[in-house]
Amino acid sequence: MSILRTKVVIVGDATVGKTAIVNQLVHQNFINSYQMTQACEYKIKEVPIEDTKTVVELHLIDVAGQKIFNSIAIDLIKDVNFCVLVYDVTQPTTLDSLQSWYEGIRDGNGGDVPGLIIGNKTDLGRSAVKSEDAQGFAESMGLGFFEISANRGQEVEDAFAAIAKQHYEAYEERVSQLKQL
Ligand SMILES: Nc1nc2c(ncn2[C@@H]2O[C@H](COP(=O)(O)OP(=O)(O)OP(=O)(O)O)[C@@H](O)[C@H]2O)c(=O)[nH]1
Ligand SMILES: [Mg+2]
Repeated sequence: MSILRTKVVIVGDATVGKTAIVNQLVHQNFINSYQMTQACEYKIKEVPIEDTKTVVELHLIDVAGQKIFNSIAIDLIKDVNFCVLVYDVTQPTTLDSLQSWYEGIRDGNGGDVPGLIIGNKTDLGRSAVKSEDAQGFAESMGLGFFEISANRGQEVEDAFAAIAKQHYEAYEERVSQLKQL
């Protein structure tokens, strides 16, 4: 079995549900009360790639969204392989903020970084953001798009499996290019 490791940063405004998403992904649980993240939290999720003997280890950096931690966030988003930009489907301003979060990621990594835009809290049933708008925004930045509920656990695994698969495919592609040299 081979293990591929990759670094994934999770950003977005405070209370959009970044920590809830990571907890659902890694521990399959959900906590209703809000505990703001201070600076960041670090977790690992192993994702087996179907029909292969490969496991992708996602090294997840859940960055604090509260503005007081902004200067720390600048350092945390450097040298990453993937980004997950999270907004709250009931709060349109949190989608608008993703533009500047992504600018920060581009600045910290010398250009585009692959990844996803995730609209969270679909279980609340009162989305104030049109899916097409968020999807168009994601496409304009070359990112994938998912709508999920950390509360119900819907689509959470699928979103991160997409990142693992993208990492695996990019690795395979590099290996086959090297073999041709
Ligand atoms: N209904 C619902 N509530 C959610 C969902 N995800 C998170 N929440 C709630 O939203 C609040 C904020 O969630 P967090 O995960 O702490 O938010 P965060 O983005 O990590 O916030 P910071 O750490 O401050 O950046 C908590 O009360 C969560 O229980 C969801 O999918 N549905
Ligand atoms: Mg948090």
